[in-house]
Amino acid sequence: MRSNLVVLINPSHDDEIPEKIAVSYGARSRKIRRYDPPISLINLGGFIRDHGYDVIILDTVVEANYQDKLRQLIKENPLVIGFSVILGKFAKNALTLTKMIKEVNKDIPVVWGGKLVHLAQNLILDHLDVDYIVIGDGEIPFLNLLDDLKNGKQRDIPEIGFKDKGKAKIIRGEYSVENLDDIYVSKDFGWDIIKQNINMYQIPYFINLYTSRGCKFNCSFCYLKDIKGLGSKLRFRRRSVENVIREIEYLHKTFGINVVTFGDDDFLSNLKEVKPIIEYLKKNQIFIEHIWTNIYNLTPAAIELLAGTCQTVCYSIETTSPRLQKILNKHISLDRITKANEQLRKVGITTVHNILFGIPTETDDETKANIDCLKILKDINPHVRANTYILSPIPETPIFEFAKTVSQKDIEWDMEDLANFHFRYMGKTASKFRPYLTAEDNLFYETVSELANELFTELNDYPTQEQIMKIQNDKRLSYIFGAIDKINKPKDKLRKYILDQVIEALDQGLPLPKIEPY
Ligand code: B12
Ligand code: SF4
Repeated sequence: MRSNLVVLINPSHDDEIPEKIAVSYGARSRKIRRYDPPISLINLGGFIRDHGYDVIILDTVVEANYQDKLRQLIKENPLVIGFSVILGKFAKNALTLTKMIKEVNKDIPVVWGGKLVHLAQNLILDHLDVDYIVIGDGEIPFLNLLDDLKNGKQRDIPEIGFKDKGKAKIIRGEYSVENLDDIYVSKDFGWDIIKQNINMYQIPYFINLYTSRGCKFNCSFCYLKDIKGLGSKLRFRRRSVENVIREIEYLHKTFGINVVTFGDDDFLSNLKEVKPIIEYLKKNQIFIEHIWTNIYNLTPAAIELLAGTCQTVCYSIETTSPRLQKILNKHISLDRITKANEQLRKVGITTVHNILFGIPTETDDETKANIDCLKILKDINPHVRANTYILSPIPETPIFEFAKTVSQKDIEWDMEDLANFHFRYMGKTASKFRPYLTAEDNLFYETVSELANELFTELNDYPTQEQIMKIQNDKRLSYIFGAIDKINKPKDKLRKYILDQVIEALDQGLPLPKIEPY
């Protein structure tokens, strides 16, 4: 009889990558470091555990001795070791750990799933020691694969790829989950597997929930390939209200969770659908720390609904230039942005915005317009924060093709390039993925992006002497940033997160806090 044990790895640790790369992503402005729970593995793990498998999730971020732990797990001869892989450090670390597993015991099947798999299907199976890949929503294909491995069968399973005489063979199928409730069936949604890391303090994991998968928009730089390939009915799918509430209730009753975050790409996508969820939260005094959405869903009615329960709304601006917006296929008017932020501020909700620099053909006037926009937003709400990146075309996205056209160069890439991928610093790899920028331009946008990130923080103060000198000594930077000492700053230098306020109140037996205009 084969083992029943399935080990799922989140290879997201920072100890093998340069420090500046590690700090620039996932870092939140809060003092207490809280980590993203590996939600892909939690959901997937809950599903297969309910179908009879023993599941262990090894998260290399929170497990201090993850290598020793992995060696111990290899000794237990698991049925499968699975990795959840996306671009960048996840891929880099997954490569190293896969090699390590195979060196110790080459007979343990290694499976990769996650968004990287979609863009590198053949590359992974042809060149790496990975035995299987799982495409798209993993629950059902992975379960079928486990059943086969356990019973010594080998069927052609839709959405599974494997090595056939050393070459990639991928079985594509019609399989796709139309109704998300069909896979969100577990009584604990998988949270029980990592229960040692879940508590009301939300350390190490904050509670990040997903009510939907996909997004109705179609930005040219975005990688949601599994969704994009699907019919319109499947491009955006939401769990039922009852299903979502069942998960929140479970977390509230089991771990005392009073604050949640929604990681959906577009939480407010359909106000009618989310309204009952928000009403439930209000009724039960459960707060939302933050949501991601699209500016076009931030209607006055939506903002009114969020008032008093949600602390931060994140929506991406990317660029204020209508010309570049056409290239991105993402259109946002400055008027709409300022109106939404004014109304959000009035009800005490702060905002975070992604900004992209170095879009192919971007001019310095267009870069300056982004900085000017951020200054306006600081005047509306001094706590506004920017997350800034350099546009880095991901293979198989429309902007990748545009990058080739603009630069009149082909872009060849391999696994190592995907492993080095980063949205600001990419070392040698940047020149491959951004062939339309010179080395000097790459460096210039790195500086613009770093400076904008530093100047537009939630608690920004007077610019440092170093920042002022950096800008004053460079003509292009001086033009783009202008008078940085005039950037509005918050008076209150301690912005308390709703989670910290709730914990303080509960610890001291005080009434729960309120999210009020400030
Ligand atoms: C949360 C998140 C993160 C978290 C990661 C948390 C974690 N530990 O997993 C953090 C903040 C760290 C992160 C960082 C980055 N992210 Co991110 N992230 C997301 C986000 C918003 C949600 C992922 C998620 O949990 N989804 C919900 C789960 C249920 O869906 P899922 O992940 O697809 O999982 C299902 C299947 O893929 C499959 N599956 C997944 N893993 C496995 C494993 C096995 C063994 C099997 C069988 C199946 C399987 O089954 C799952 C259940 O059905 C997605 C957008 C999205 N909507 O997916 C972007 C996304 C994954 N991120 C992306 C990117 C580019 C990044 C960054 C590189 C850059 C950035 N812009 O921030 C960095 C990487 C950091 C670095 N330095 O390298 C891209 C991925 C592109 C690609 N092709 O790889 C996405 C798709 C965003 C986008 N629209 O372009 N990210
Ligand atoms: S709105 Fe966000 S998730 Fe949707 S297509 Fe655009 S970048 Fe992707």
